[in-house]
Amino acid sequence: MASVEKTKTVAKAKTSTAAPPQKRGIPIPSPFERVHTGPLTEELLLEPGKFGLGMVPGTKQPNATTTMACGFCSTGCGLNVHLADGQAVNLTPAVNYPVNLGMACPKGWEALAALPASDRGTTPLIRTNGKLQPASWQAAMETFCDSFKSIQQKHGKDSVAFLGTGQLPSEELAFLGALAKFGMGMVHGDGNTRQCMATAVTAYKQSFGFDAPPYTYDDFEQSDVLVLVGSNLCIAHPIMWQRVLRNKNNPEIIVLDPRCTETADAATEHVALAPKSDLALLYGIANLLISKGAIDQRFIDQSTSDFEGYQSHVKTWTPEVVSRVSGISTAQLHRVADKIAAGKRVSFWWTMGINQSYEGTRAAQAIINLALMTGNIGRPGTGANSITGQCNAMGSRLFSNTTNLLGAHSFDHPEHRRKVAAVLGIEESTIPQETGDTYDKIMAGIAEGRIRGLWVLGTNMAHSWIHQSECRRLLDKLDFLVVQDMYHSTETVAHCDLYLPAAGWGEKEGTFINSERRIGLLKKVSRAPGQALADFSIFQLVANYWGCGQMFERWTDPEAAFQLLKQLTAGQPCDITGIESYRMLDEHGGIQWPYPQDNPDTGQQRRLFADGRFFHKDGKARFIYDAPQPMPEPTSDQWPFLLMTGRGTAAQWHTQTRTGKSSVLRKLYPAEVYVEIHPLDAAEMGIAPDQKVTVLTARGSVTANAFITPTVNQKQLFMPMHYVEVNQLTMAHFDPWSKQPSYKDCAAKIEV
Ligand SMILES: Nc1nc2c(c(=O)[nH]1)N[C@H]1C(S)=C(S)[C@@H](COP(=O)(O)OP(=O)(O)OC[C@H]3O[C@@H](n4cnc5c(=O)[nH]c(N)nc54)[C@H](O)[C@@H]3O)O[C@H]1N2
Ligand SMILES: Nc1nc2c(c(=O)[nH]1)N[C@H]1C(S)=C(S)[C@@H](COP(=O)(O)OP(=O)(O)OC[C@H]3O[C@@H](n4cnc5c(=O)[nH]c(N)nc54)[C@H](O)[C@@H]3O)O[C@H]1N2
Ligand code: SF4
Ligand SMILES: [Mo]
Repeated sequence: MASVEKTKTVAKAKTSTAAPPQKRGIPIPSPFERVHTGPLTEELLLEPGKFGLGMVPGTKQPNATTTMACGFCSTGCGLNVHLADGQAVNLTPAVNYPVNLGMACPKGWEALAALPASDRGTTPLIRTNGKLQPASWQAAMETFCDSFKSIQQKHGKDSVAFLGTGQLPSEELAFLGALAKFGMGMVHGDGNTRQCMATAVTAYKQSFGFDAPPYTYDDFEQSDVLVLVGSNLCIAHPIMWQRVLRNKNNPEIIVLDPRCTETADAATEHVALAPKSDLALLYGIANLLISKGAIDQRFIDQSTSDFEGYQSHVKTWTPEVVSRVSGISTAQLHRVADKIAAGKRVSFWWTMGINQSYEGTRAAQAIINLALMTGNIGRPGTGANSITGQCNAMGSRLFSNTTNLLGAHSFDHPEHRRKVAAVLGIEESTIPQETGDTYDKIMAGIAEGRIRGLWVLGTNMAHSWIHQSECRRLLDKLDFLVVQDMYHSTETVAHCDLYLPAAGWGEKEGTFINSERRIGLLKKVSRAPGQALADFSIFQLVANYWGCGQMFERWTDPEAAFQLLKQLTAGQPCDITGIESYRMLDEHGGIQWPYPQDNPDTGQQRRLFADGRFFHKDGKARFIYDAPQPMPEPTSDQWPFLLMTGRGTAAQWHTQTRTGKSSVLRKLYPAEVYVEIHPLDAAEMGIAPDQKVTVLTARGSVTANAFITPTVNQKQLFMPMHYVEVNQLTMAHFDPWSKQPSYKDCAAKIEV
């Protein structure tokens, strides 16, 4: 059957890609040209130039400049990519893009450096006699499908799963989720956004009735008080920080972070609270605001429910109690409350210092509660604002088809299944009725032997998942591991049975959604090396070899997929049915959701909740609260230090597969792993600057260079996550609601 299908598809693909305009022997596609129009075949792949280079949409000029969204962080800056013969040669920050206004951080400037590396995958690799050996796409696809199908036959359809990422465009994420769950019969799939955003998603859903970060970046400039909780904006979102610097109100900037980060240093008030005392401290601030009468009773009455319960819950969190728990003086607690009370436009922002916690969801909701009780939401310069991490974490929240059904729907909702089936033109019965396991449960499933096949894309989990040695043991326990990545050299690829070479940012089309809900466009400005393919094309291949290609006939190319995603959002809070095309996104400098077809607000800046109505049925936001929990692994005589982890510099991106390729960026951070330690602790232990020390936890030990600095408090340590060693030390524990790993608290000791 396979061979008959193949002959057919070659013929179809050949006619549809015939005679593109030629330039120096390389076909140049028309604007937004389809990656290809039929299922890929071996023969098609090997023909040079079928996946030819990008062009400036609308100009038909191969030597010109085109604007696209950056592929690193969720700020979503616009970058002007300069082309020669249709191929990217350089880039500069886009001046007219509403996000970055002509600025970019070092990663953005160096984004093209990640593409031409010598460890780029150029062919599929199949593990044969213990070694990964080059193979054809046909052999790779047959191995993939045969292996997964035979696992499913023996152990049930749900014995294979996938793990995706917040770094693929929405069109690819949706295709992956639809293919895996509807086409291949998987039930379980999740992504690295679990490590990152799950807490904010859960908090918003419970509090607002929908996962809806309400802000627009202009709010950074409009506030008179900004409260940043567990967010190192200067390092992790440098261009958002630049937006703060453009604020003309001489704002109060209050930073809650145990460390004196670059951001805390630049703040007007640094609250160096004890790690994980946020919940108690935020309840204490709420209590103080109530006692000072600094609440917006009208807003509370009209737009929220259960304020009375909250009021009595926080009563016990007196300044004295909070001071004992957090180490913050009662005077500073009063000062912070007074500053919030005095603010006319107070915005609250949070990132991983809150999300990555064993009680992150409740801590995020304690921030939301502050915004609600003071009426600081829905107006310029206000909001309870979660800052996202990866370039398309927000897209994955809506479209990854992991724990939400496509378009922020629910798997267990019959109406929702019917709607999705109709839009995609598939049988409703192919849509699972259960939500599927989260990342942590998928890992537990591997340990239990319940999950035996895994497809990992766009995440380097053997470096980034919590408690690394256990993660790697589980990867090796799998019957079959497929890894799809730009590079064949990652720590995760080293464990796989099959490697699929993927095109990266700049080598394919699609859309990302940034932190302020802005949908930005990606363009193909460079040709992927060798036989590497856009993830979108790989999904088409898998669908065809699996035998479910007919289910995905509507997914001809990224823009066609975008049209499907649009229809899926109809009637949802994230409705984008008014966005006509990629070209419209291009012309508008990205468009924020919602943008419904009927009567959209066409302004370039948009925030939610201006009408004081939330997404729960009664239109009200909820106060949600709980008792703070003890730290699962507190420090002790044997383990006297608390180890925190996070971002190191603006020049390093996660597991460094991309940023590590730039010689410019490599000059901006230490080559070897280091541990931040307080000068008094170092003196007590006789540790000299840069001396090699051993950092130990109950999970492992790591040799690191001592970086003696008062940015950490005594008996606290900090290590940047970019070095592969760091997750050998972290302890697998999770927020009970969001299942997000708590990466920033475990007990450690230092040996010299
Ligand atoms: N340069 C660079 N930028 C990035 C990334 C990158 O890898 N490199 N990654 C992107 C991604 S995916 C993400 S998710 C974001 C993350 O962005 P951030 O969340 O800003 O970065 P982190 O350094 O992980 O954590 C922020 C701060 O939380 C503090 N913290 C630790 N424990 C606590 C606590 O108990 N309470 C409080 N209040 N604070 C605490 C840490 O000291 C740290 O300064 O960055 C994005 N931007
Ligand atoms: N200790 C500790 N650990 C942490 C954190 C922490 O604060 N502390 N933070 C956590 C957070 S918030 C995050 S988001 C994670 C990030 O952890 P990871 O997701 O593992 O980090 P990346 O290095 O971004 O991995 C992305 C992978 O996708 C590949 N890739 C890039 N583009 C493409 C593409 O277009 N297609 C395909 N197929 N592959 C592509 C890259 O080469 C890389 O291997 O780390 C988490 N781990
Ligand atoms: S701030 Fe983020 S989006 Fe902007 S250039 Fe830097 S990495 Fe790219
Ligand atoms: Mo993240």
